[in-house]
Amino acid sequence: MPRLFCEHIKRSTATLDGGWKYKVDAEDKGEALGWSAALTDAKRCSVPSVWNCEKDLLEYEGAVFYEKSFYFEGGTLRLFFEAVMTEATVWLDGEKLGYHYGGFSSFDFIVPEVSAGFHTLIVKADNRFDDNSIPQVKVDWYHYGGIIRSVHAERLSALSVLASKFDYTLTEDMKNATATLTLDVYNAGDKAEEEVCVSVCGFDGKFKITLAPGERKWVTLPSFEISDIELWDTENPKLYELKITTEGDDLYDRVGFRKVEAHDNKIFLNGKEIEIKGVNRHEDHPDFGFAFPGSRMQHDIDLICDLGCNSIRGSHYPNSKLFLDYLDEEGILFWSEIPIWGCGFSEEALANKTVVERGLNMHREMTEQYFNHPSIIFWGMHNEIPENTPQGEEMTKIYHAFLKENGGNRLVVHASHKPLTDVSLKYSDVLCLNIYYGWYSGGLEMWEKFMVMFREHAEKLGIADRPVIYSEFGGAALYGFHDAEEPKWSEEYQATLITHALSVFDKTPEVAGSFIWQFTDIRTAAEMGFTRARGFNNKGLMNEYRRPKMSYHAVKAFYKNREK
Ligand code: ADA
Repeated sequence: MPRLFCEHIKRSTATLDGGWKYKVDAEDKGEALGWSAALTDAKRCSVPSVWNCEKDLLEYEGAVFYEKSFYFEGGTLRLFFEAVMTEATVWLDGEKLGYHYGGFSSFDFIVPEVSAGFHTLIVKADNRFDDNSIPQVKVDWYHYGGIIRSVHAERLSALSVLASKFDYTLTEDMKNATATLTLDVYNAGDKAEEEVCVSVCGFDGKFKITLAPGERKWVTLPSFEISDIELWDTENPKLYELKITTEGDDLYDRVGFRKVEAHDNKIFLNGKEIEIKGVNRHEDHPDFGFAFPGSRMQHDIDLICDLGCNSIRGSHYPNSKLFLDYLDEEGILFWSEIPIWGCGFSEEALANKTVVERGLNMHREMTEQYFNHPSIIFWGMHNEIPENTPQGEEMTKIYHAFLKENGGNRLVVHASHKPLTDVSLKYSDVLCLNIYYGWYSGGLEMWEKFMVMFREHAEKLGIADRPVIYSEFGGAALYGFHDAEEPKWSEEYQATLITHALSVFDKTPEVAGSFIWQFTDIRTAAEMGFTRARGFNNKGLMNEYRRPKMSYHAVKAFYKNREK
């Protein structure tokens, strides 16, 4: 999806969104039949999209081939895919360019010396699962497939800047910073040395980069000083333009300066205590699946702000960068995580080297692609894995080390569902708990009792001074089902459960906030079985079309009327 600002002025770019063709490869014969060169008898579709929203394909799992014919002016072509669900194999004019694993991150292919004229791009998307999949087959969301975010064709000339990570350390008074810029550069020209100009927040500097023609790598420039900074925060989300130019190329981004810390059972943003008032949100809509339209993003944000919330957990995968642009501008805090989800992960899967390595690569892609968004204050390592086992602890250790080293100033966390035995919690800056008292087990009275037991465990691990966040809590309500007796599944019961839990959190000193499960109902996977009426996870404050349940109004009133 195009960003909220223009990323390139010098670079020639074209969107490949819009009309494509597709053909279902239910028998896995597409490659043998030559579909990688061209499709015959293909159907029309629009990209971005999920095939599950096409007629008769709601439940299809397997491979689908997509074709797009496009004009290129000639030279070095960069094909940039924002996200393909879940495995993507790409061919240009019948030549295989490569493969990418993972449905929620971007990837690209660079092809030098492409002739001027029309070209055929083929993408095979496959959403099947196997033992090495992330997530594993059992997830509490839908198994969508397709080219879910935009595709771009770019022409690179000379030294090109493909991505940037802008890191900084603020001085004690938070008015100045020492900044470091790391760039993903590709040399599409023939000079081995080029100048890169950088402008950000009053700083203008020139740096030399040495790179052989055709070479690509991440390069860290010498650090530089920035002064008179206006900080980014929830009240005043100040953003600065970051402009990086070379003789023949450019990259524009936006950055914000802020400091997040967790200690003394509290979270601090720029030195001020901040309460997390959040919802879990899936980037899903019944008419569009994961190809969530930009036009509905602002609407979701407006609803979340109307609730009185200041934070969103992007459960359970990296969201579209356009959505992050909105959050940066609105001053909403975000938790970004990779799709290592819960009970789908057995101990065996956690010990599987391919899975661990794929997860690490997803963290690498997430930190490289989302680094510059100030709204992201949490990196989520994983959600509800068996975190009380040696395998769970080992995976957590690896991801924690990576995110601490490569994630900038952010809190590294995981969402724990076995908090009283979780040994991995020591790797989380904030103790994030997914608890469903009042729904799966335990009555409402358990909310108060639980914290007494949890404190003991936290003390044993030596982490009792860390803040606690309820990263998930809630219960299901079927939209429109009312009953004065307040049985489970009624809108009344859901509203009571959520506001009761919120009022307990309010009175618990170590609780720094919560993320309600969840913002809206979502379509979910068949593997979730009969606990998911309609084939949906019905724990939304709104239904899937964003129509409010009683809980929406109750939460809004709670945040508005409480004494805090
Ligand atoms: C888990 C999980 C969520 C959702 C929730 C539920 O905590 O992380 O994705 O499945 O339970 O609704 O039960």
